[in-house]
Amino acid sequence: MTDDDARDAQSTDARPFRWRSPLRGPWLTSVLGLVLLVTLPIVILTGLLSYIAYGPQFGQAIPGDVGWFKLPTFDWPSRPSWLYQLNQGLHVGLGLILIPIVLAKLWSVIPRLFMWPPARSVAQALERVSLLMLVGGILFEIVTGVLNIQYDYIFGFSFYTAHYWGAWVFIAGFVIHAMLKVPRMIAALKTMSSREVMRTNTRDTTVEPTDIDGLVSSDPAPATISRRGALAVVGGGALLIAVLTAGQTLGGVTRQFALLLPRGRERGPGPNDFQVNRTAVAAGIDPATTGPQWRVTLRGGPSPVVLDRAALLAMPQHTARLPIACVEGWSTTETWTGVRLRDLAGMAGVPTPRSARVASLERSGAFNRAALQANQIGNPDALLALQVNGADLSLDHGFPARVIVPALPGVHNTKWVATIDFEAAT
Ligand SMILES: Nc1nc2c(c(=O)[nH]1)N[C@H]1C(S)=C(S)[C@@H](COP(=O)(O)O)O[C@H]1N2
Ligand SMILES: [Mo]
Repeated sequence: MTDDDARDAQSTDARPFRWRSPLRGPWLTSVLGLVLLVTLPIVILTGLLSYIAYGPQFGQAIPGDVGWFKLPTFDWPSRPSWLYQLNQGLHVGLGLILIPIVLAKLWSVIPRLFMWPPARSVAQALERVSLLMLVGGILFEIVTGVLNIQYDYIFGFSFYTAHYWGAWVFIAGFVIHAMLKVPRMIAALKTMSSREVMRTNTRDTTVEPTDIDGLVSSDPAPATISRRGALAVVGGGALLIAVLTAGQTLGGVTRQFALLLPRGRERGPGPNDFQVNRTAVAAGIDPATTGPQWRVTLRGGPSPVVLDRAALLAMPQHTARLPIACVEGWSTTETWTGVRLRDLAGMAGVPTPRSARVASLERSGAFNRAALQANQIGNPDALLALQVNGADLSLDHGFPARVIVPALPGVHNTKWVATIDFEAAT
């Protein structure tokens, strides 16, 4: 038999000749699988929690109506104040950091993805479908997630809807895949000693000793990198992304390195020198409407209460250090001063409101209004902020007044507030 004949014969079985890396095998796949098995549930859980934090009960989560997929909703806590910052930092940060590991895992099982015939039994066909959901789902979530954090406000909301439904496809594939493969993963991890792998250089790197799933090349090429080298490249890639991402939340000098976050580095003047999500110009705020004739209107009581900025400043002022934590993963913690929302509720004649609907001077767009839960209004640190870091708010940060509530997703901290409608508890 000539070489070509041998290759032709092989290409019809489960291991096409073209996948020749000696690194592929159940052990390597299982090491990468174990990392993902432990970390992906954190990304999944924080993603679902973020959906709930958006307040689906007010119809302000995206997508709004999810039918059968309606999760049990609960009032998102307003303590600790960094709750959403942590949630979203984990979701976006870990989601990005895991990309090299996901790609390495896919590389490690490529011969299986192109297996032919795709299935030999019904059970195997189901397994293949779950694999399609898993692989298609995670790639789709990575792409929509990255587009979200880069272009959020250019493309509008459709990405959130896509990301939500893609998540359920991925979750289903993930659960089925884990149930099918965990026993094999455990068995495969025992086939090689990790200490041994860490000691082996490129020259001594050969195929894995056992082949449970047809991953091992039957016609291996000489190794061009050791297993420890390959794991170091993947781990290093994850670490690099971590460094490029962490600055968006840690702040200080690390913010210079937050290259993956386009919005995270814009600044304002002096004490207002922290990230601006959308500038007043971008939001179409006419500076004339934020001048001396600006008023905030409080509704829900016997009659509307109208206050100007001087009247607000004459009320008891409260100061709190609170984060703005954007769904995109970036966050910044600043010192805010203003009037407690619960004092405003009392002044409006609704001392124990069930909810509050805040509306901005901003005419259009999806960020010009937000609904707040009772616990969010009642939190003593929840403010209609007039100042930040001891100075008046800059126009870009919401002058004359903005909402800032502990543990609230950034998007609901409405800037350029015009009205607050308190709904009385019945
Ligand atoms: N009226 C209005 N309020 C808004 C926004 C907006 O575009 N318009 N952006 C929201 C989003 S998505 C975030 S993350 C925070 C950011 O606040 P900052 O720009 O002061 O950092 O403001 C929120 N409040
Ligand atoms: Mo945001």
